[in-house]
Amino acid sequence: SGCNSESRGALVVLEGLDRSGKTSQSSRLLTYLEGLGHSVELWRFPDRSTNVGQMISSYLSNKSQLDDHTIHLLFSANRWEKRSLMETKLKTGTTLIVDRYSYSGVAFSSAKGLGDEWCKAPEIGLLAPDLVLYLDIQPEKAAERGGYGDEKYEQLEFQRKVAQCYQVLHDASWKIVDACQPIEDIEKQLQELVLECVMACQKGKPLANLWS
Ligand code: NYM
Repeated sequence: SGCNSESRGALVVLEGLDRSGKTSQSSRLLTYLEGLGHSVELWRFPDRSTNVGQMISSYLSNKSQLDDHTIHLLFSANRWEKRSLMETKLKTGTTLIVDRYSYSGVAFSSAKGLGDEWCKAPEIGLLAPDLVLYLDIQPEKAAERGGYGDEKYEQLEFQRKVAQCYQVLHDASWKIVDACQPIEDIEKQLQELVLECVMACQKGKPLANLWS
């Protein structure tokens, strides 16, 4: 059986445009896996609780200005400062549901015009997700959902560019889920995909690094 002390947790990432439903689906997944008796935590990036995270938060709320390259590297540093804890959690059997990760980093910065390869470089060596759930929604549809907030990037025109940038990023670890279905249908699909992934990790699927 896979349920021995050496089985590791899964690194599951949710990605998508602003207002695609990542945050509510992440917490539903948490409840689901907890209900099945799994050890699981919900993480999110940016993690605004750290010093770096506070700089990011201040930038996003327009309280400070930063050069595009600088903020990109801060988002990346924010993931690096959590890398070793992330690895420990996974290796000791805790599954992590992560609301945004490196793909947000690359998609949002390349949407501003920074080169893809430049954007990816600081992400090399971070842990590679076992599964990326992309909540697919048209930017226009997302914009209709209760409107955007006041943070940077929350504008239709920019979200259109982000959507295009996400499109060139996906690889074999991605599952694209239609985010315009009823919430419970999306939830069911995500549950199946995540459970399958958790099982594969328990059975010894090796941890890898980005980008591979
Ligand atoms: N964002 C998020 C980036 O630009 N780069 C990153 O690396 C990450 C993780 O921050 N509009 C952007 C996407 C969002 C914003 O995220 C804040 P959230 O999920 O709204 O807290």
